[in-house]
Amino acid sequence: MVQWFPGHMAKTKRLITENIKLVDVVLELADARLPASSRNPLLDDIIINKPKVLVLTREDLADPEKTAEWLKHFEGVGLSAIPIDALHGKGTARNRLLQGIREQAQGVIEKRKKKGIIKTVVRTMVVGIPNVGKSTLINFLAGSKAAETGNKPGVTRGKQWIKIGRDVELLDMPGILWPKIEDPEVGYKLAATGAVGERALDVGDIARWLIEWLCVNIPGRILQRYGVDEELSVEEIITRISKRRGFVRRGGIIETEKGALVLLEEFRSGKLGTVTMDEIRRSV
Ligand SMILES: Nc1nc2c(ncn2[C@@H]2O[C@H](COP(=O)(O)OP(=O)(O)O)[C@@H](O)[C@H]2O)c(=O)[nH]1
Ligand SMILES: [Mg+2]
Repeated sequence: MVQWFPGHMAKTKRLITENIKLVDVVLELADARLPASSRNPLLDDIIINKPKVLVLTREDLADPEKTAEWLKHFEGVGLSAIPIDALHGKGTARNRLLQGIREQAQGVIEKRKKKGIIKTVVRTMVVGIPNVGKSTLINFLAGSKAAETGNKPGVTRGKQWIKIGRDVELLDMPGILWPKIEDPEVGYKLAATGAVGERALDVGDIARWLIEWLCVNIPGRILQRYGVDEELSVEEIITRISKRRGFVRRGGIIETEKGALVLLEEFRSGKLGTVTMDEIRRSV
């Protein structure tokens, strides 16, 4: 098995374990396009007996019908899940999430009130795999550039609490969790959506896998976007996409690597339409 995040695991696990003690509610982030594959079940070993809200990021890029199905599923297993588009979301989305946090914190608040503690601030932290949208969500909730966003996984320096409502505070440092990739299919899904970097898998391989996946699971998308017959072989499809985009060198050599990159970029930014790649399985 490929080691995707060597060296990170022990350190991040320790960081999360330490920080978790300081909070009342954990915000576990998962990509709405991958409500199963972008979660690491090990998190439940780290956050025992801690209320949790599962935040499904990139709601804007996921299939709305499938998101509704997933929400129903999570509700059925007693998990509070809230989809969010932290990039374009407005105050209503923010309030919805704040409300979800308050609901999860109710038990803790009651206990504190019984102990005579009147000032009851709910403390929370964001946890999730690299690139899932942790920094973006923190910024969205904080209403300012509180955390650095970007594609590089990393930890914001210094420990600070950001006030995100009259009664809710958020740790400015997200917990970075590694994805669980035992099944190669999960690896490809994470790579296709951009969750794992191009270092782990070859761009051409990811693009070819994605073409196959799209043709099987959502027929018509490739045809619609690129005008290429989906009955053709994957190799022929990627060649034609590259040709149509003008990636032809002198001598007629077709640069399929460039076509692959364009396909991936367009898929990730939603130009091929909304997509949810995970199906609900009872075991999830
Ligand atoms: N379309 C869309 N993009 C998002 C959303 N949340 C985050 N992103 C993008 O995803 C990328 C990674 O986000 P970031 O917050 O840096 O992820 P982090 O590594 O978990 O902190 C950035 O380019 C964000 O703009 C969302 O809700 N919708
Ligand atoms: Mg970040």
